[in-house]
Parts: sequence; structure tokens; C-alpha cells
Amino acid sequence: MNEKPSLLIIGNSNVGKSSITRLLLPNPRKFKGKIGKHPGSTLLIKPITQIDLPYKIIDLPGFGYIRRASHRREEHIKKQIVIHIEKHHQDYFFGLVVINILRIKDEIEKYFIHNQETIPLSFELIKFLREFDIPIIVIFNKIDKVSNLDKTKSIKTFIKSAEIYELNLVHLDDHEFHNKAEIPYLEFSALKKINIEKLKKIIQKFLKEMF
Ligand SMILES: Nc1nc2c(ncn2[C@@H]2O[C@H](COP(=O)(O)OP(=O)(O)OP(=O)(O)O)[C@@H](O)[C@H]2O)c(=O)[nH]1
Ligand SMILES: [Mg+2]
Repeated sequence: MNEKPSLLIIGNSNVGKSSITRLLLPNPRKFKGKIGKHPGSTLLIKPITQIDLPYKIIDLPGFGYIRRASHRREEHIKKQIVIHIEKHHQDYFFGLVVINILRIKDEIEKYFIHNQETIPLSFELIKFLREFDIPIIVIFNKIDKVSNLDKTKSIKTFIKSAEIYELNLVHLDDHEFHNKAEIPYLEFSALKKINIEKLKKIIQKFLKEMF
């Protein structure tokens, strides 16, 4: 029983991937992965396993928004991730696409509203994972940092723009498990542990579905 299925955690740098990873671990103290002061804290693609955890976690390095990083390193990380997923997509039973709720407005404005030729990276990422049939949930992290009004606005902006790219996002509570056209989303705070139980539950659901 060495081959546990894998959970993918993916998203831009500094969105809170490693923080979420830690929350999912039965023994967080043993987690050596860094929670970053600076974006780009996680650099290696290395599965995290713990005895009491029924799956492996792949906390991917983040890309984008690394102001200090060189363009070349950035491209290198992206390429690494693409190669990794192409090679290992069958190991994944579920993926968490983590978005920093504070960055949504900027990303959509820059890559969608002001330039219709480009596709926001978040959508590109979601489409990429879906091509490999990896079921996903979109996690809007860091909601502790925004007002309720801004939270609602940002999520609405994201959902509306996603529709243009034929991505149909539905709140986890309203999401129909077996409807593969729907992508569930959840507002989240790794800092305040908001909705951690809901997240754990959906992960378990997809894990069971595997067998
Ligand atoms: N306020 C707030 N801060 C958070 C939350 N989640 C993570 N952070 C902080 O955001 C910073 C980045 O968190 P990480 O978990 O290292 O982010 P990451 O996505 O793993 O970053 P990379 O490894 O660089 O890709 C850290 O300072 C965290 O403490 C959250 O929900 N709320
Ligand atoms: Mg990290």
C-alpha cells in the first residue's frame, strides 16, 4: 500500500498553498515546507506523506507575482509544473486551485478587461487541469483580509469572467457532486481556518470516489 493517491495544490506564488497544506496534515509540525515571508518559498516538487494521511499532498511551487525572480526562473517553474502534470495526472484524485482573493480584481482587469487577447492565468490553469480530467475546487483564500462586500464583489467578478471562458463556477454548497460541468468554489482563510471542515469533507468525498 505504498501508492496513495495524490492531492494537487496549485496557484500563484504567495496565495497560501503551503499554509493550506499544513492545515490538512494530521501532524503539521513535521511539515518541513516553508510558509513564506517572500513569494517563491516552495521551490521543489516533492510529495508530502504522513502515516495518518490517506493521500499524498503535492504542494506545487507558485508562479507569477514573483517580483524578485528572474523571468527565466519564472518560465522554468511553469515548465516544470506543466511537465509534472502531464506526467503524473493519473495520480491525482483532486486538485485545489488556490486564488488570493486580494489579487482577483488586478488579474481580471489586466488580462481580460484591458486586453481581450490574453487569458487570466487562473483560467488557463483551470482549463489545463480539466484537460487532464483532474477534478478541482477553486479556493478563494485570504478572505480575512477583505470586507464582506469586497469579497462578494471579487468572487462575482471572477465567476462572471470565467463564464466567458466557458468555466461554470458554483459555490460548493450548491454544487452537484456528479455534475462535471460545474466547478465548485469555496471562500477560505488559512489564517482563520474558515471553511477548513468543508474543504476536508470535499477532499474525503473525492478520495472515496476513487475506490
Ligand atoms: N491573512 C492571511 N494570510 C495568509 C493566509 N494564508 C496564507 N497567508 C500568508 O501568506 C503568505 C504566503 O503563504 P504560503 O502558504 O507560504 O503561500 P504559498 O502559496 O505556499 O507561496 P509559494 O510557496 O511562494 O508559492 C504567508 O505569510 C502566510 O502566512 C490567509 O488565509 N490569510
Ligand atoms: Mg509554498
